[in-house]
Amino acid sequence: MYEGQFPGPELRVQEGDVLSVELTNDLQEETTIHWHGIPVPNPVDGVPNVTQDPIAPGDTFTYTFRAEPAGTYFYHSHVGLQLDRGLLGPLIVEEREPHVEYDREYVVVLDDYLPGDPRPPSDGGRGGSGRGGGMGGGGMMGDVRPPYEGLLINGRLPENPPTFDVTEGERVRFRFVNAASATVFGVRIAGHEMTVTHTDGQPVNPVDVDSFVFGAGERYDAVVEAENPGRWFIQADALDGNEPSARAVVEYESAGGSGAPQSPSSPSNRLQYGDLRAISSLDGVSGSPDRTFDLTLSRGGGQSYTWTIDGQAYPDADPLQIRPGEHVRIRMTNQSPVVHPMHLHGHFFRVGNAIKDTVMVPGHRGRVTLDFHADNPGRWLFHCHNLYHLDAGMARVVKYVE
Ligand SMILES: [Cu+2]
Repeated sequence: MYEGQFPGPELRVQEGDVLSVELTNDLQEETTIHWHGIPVPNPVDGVPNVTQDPIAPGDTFTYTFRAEPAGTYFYHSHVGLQLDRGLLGPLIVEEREPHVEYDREYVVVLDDYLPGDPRPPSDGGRGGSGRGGGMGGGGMMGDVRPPYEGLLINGRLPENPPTFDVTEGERVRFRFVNAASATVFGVRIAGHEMTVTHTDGQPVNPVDVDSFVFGAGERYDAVVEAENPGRWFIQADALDGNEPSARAVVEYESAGGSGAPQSPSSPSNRLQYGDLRAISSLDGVSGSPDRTFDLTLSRGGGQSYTWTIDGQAYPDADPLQIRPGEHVRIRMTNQSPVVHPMHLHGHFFRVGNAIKDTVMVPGHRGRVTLDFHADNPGRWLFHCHNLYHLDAGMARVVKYVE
């Protein structure tokens, strides 16, 4: 945990502020912090052995960077499986002039809850947590899912949901963060339509939906008109698991805390990536690219548990070399049956008409193409944000060369 809290303390700054965070490592092992989504300077990106030496037990490291652009972000450890031990928290960079007005806001952090120490599937029954049997299941070409005890909203299991108070007539902004280690969530709010206003912190032309699906590392902001008094569940279901839904309660002041909250109905108008149109364009990615990578995402063969990009499992993997100023295109094909939420450090990318930093590549030969401008020199990780896939090799370094 950060500061004894789970999720970690909310960091909230104004766009353009210089944020300085001193991390003291009281763990018995090395750690780092990554500022997910913010294109920080390379030395403070928090990737061990890529952008910095890992921070040893007892040591302190100070991360300093200008918090921009505005948006909904989060921070988390980038060492091993520490994210699944609760080393995560929200980071909000407030815009000076929002493109959609609202009266109040809530941050909604979704997570999958793993008591005890997470272990990679290749550990099988070893390890000290006493669960035995490891994650198991799934078969060679399938996936494994840790034995989650439940799904969380702001650190709370569904039997003890957080409450978000609203007043009739308000416009309420929800900042949804998928901070899970492996869960793709489908999100709905009973009795209310959501107007999606941002993805991965970046403003989009508002889209009205009744649900959206997002993978680990993605964020959506949505504004809800509070015009249906009562008590209503926000519900987030694991698309790839069978744990009970994560829940929070939207409670109108006028409801007086009485009556059972109502559950959402089946989704009929789910957000698609194609609905997302960034309100401004991403510089440097118009026309045809200067460099294109065609990458296959797949499960490694053989006895060991690996996930690969073009047959290589990080860290035994070639860097993707690019030059400053290039328009770079990455075309991904997913040859596995499971979703891979792919995240690029240090840059936003264009996917369709949206500007994002994390994008789900669907299973069963799903294809996604992203374009970015090589405007932030350094060595940057490009990886699956399913923590267990990352840990098993699904990553590459994007390396600037002259
Ligand atoms: Cu993956």
